[in-house]
Amino acid sequence: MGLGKSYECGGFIEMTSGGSGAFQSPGYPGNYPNYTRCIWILEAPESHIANLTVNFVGETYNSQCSDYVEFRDGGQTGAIIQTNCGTMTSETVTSTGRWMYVFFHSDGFSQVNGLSVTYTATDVGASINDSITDPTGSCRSYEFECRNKICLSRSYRCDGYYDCGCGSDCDEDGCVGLPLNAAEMIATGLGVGVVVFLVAATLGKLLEKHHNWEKEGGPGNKVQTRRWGSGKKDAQKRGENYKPDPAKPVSPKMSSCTVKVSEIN
Ligand SMILES: [Ca+2]
Repeated sequence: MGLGKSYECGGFIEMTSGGSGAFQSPGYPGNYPNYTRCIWILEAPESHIANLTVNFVGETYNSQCSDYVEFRDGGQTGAIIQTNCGTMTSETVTSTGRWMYVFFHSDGFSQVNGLSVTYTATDVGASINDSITDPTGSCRSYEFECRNKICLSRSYRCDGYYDCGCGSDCDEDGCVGLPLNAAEMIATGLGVGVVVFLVAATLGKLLEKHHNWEKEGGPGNKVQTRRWGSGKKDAQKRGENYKPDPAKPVSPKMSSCTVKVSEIN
């Protein structure tokens, strides 16, 4: 999803036991902008879950969620706790493990005031879901680590789209000159151009060789006057009736004939 500018939203939130905090969609309590994409990852201390109180107003378009908030248990690929494009009023959303992923998305149409979240970390002792593991592990060598600890393929860096879901120190910050992807596209285009040129040149040479081969009468300098044989098999391939005439081979171009009316009469 393209953005004209970056928005201060999204982030990695390290919660403390008993502490609380808040985050909102950009511009809150005013309307959020179009094409907003914000991702927050919350991390609670050992044996604590994320406990959110959510106020939200979303939008639907053609009965589908167009502006919505999504909560996941864990990280980006965790189970969806809730996706909502309606209204949430002081609604509680909790994780089962130590991490929660919150995604706010708006499309290019009208806006409302969006999302406001307050959070605390609640100690649940032994009932913490240990199967939810840290989603913020170190990114791989081919990935870029966003400020909100999302790992993203480096191909998304400086391509003009805010993929990280955060507004600063993210994939579109610190980009200078030509966007990397555009440069890559030009390089790829040049590479493809060279390959196409080489293939065309090789084909040209082959065609020229074939043309000369036909002119010279083909292998053994035997005269090649037609591509189709005059045998029964070739006639059948052409959908014609087989008329053996070994003395005068039939050319496919000569398969039709005109008979003068006077000759029939
Ligand atoms: Ca990007």
